[in-house]
Amino acid sequence: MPEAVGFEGVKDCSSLQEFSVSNSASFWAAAARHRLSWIKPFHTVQDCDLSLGRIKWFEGGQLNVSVNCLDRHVDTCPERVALIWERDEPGSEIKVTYRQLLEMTCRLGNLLRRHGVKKGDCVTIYMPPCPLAVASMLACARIGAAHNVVFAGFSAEALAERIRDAQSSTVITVNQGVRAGKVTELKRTVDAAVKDCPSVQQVLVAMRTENPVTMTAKDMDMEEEMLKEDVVCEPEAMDSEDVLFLLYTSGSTGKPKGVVHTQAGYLLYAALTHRYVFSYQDGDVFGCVADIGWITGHSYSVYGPLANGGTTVLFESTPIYPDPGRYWEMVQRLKINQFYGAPTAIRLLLKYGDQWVQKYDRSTLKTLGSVGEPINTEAWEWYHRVVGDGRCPVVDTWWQTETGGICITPRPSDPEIVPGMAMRPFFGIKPGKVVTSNPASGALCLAQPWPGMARTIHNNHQRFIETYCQPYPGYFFTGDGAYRSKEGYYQITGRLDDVINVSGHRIGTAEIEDVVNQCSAVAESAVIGYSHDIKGQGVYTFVVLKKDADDQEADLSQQLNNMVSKNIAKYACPDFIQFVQRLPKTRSGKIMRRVLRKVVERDLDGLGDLSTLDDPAAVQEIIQGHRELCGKQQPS
Ligand code: 6R9
Repeated sequence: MPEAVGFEGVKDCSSLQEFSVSNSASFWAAAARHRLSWIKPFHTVQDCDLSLGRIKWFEGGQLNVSVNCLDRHVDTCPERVALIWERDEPGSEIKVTYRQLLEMTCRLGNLLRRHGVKKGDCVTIYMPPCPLAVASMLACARIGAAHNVVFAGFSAEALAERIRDAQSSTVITVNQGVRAGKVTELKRTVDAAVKDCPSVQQVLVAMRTENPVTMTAKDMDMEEEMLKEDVVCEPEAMDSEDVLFLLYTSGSTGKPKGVVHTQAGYLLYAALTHRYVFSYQDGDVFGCVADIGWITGHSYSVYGPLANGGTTVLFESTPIYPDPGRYWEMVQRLKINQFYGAPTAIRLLLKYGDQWVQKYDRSTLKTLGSVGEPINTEAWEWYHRVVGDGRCPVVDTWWQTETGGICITPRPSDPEIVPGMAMRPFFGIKPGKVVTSNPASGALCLAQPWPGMARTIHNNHQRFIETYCQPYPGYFFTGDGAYRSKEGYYQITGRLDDVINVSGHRIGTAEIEDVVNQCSAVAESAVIGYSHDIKGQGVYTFVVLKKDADDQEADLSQQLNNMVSKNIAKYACPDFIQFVQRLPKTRSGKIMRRVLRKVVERDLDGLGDLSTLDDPAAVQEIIQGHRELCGKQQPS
């Protein structure tokens, strides 16, 4: 890190880590001055009080995120490729240079401005990964509007809820999506959502396919309108702490939370982690295969790589389309240097065998990354040995929507990597001191603020404080559990709250229960996550029917699946639905999820003390029903 030259006593990576934590303000001030282009310099590096939920970085400073991601690279290397759009159809990639991306962004910025979008507004983007989606995000940043990208796999209801909560008056979408050779009617989903969103005044529609869609009075053809706009768009001067984006994520209640990230701190953190965790060098091709609808897509397909003037891949397809060699054929064709993906995909590909990997030349690969859920040793070893031919470091990266960027990961520090461990805190990150001895297990807390962290929950600062700041005063509570080895390395063990992780996608069990409970035949329900060999976790639902319910259980299962898919998304659908007479409850009426979890994990010895249960016989009945439903095999 060139700016570390001025840091006293810093001679290697580990002393730099120590410096960054004990001299946090000097560290971040130097990085912010060195790595961001400011319109006006900041006067205060940080003003934070974790116990009060007050987090402010680089106050007094003004900048524009799109200028940092585009203009400054256009000044030095306009013809460098910024985006490689790896479309669903293999071999049909489209490259977009920094000059072209700036032009696209400016036209779109002008278009949004002409249609009344102002600084402080929030635009909802419902698009698959594509250059126009990135240009939409950057156009918002250019004119000072916040964006709210909603994963294009979410249903109309889920989209509507997020549009309403964000109070968006503008939505940007595409006519249709294309994934694994199948067309999805994204515009139709937007139409259905917008019906329930009185705030929406206009919908911009880009054409991903040539098939026309019905346009309503609110819709406009985005690409046609963009052609009428100027290619120069004056960037808005934004304060460091103005909102850059909202991104909805699941928590332990039924209502998703709009996590808020701001301008300078987020961008700096995304850029620095991208550069050092993956040891990204100028000219490298960075391949993050996450969807832009998740935080990984925001930080490592868009903001981190573009802030660093990098070349980044936007992946529209799936790991097994048209066959299980897709990722590695793409690595060969695009000459990818860093590949960043999810354990669930690695586990899936491992089952198809090594030949799908070995067919392709992967000699360009330098670093392999993993994100989204714990990576089991078998998957880690296979990723390292087969995909990376044993020569590329595998970095397991732990972080969350709330942390903005990677917080715990083996690199940039140079020594050994233990398979399946996130290991070491990144610069400026100090995991909690609640438990000081090693080895230790406990709640993963971060003891000091960092620039990339979330600032609040949109319209609900109280929930932010209660969720993250109050459980361990003075610390940021992540919701995850961690183990720290005797060497002081961290391993993330999973969520401590009622959030589950299905194929790397976060979902609150309460969100699914809320939908299931809307079914007129259902009296109550409890959703539990269970270990699943490929998805990481699967969804197991216990349902108690109303006394007078007369539908067949099979029909009801189908109906409940449809409801979850319609109200949330397909990935949240139950793998198992078990109908029971009653749920195990404490005498005060709380459902004992711990007991249900033990039943689905087949750990009957671990059921523990059942004496506080209102009706212990309920458990026997549930064990019996689970056996009948899942047979002797592990549920899959
Ligand atoms: C980036 C992202 C966050 C939750 C997080 C944790 C789990 C993410 C992990 C991991 C173990 C890793 N998680 N990375 N668990 N090892 N390397 O995934 O954000 O969608 O908000 O999910 O995912 O449980 O709390 P998000």
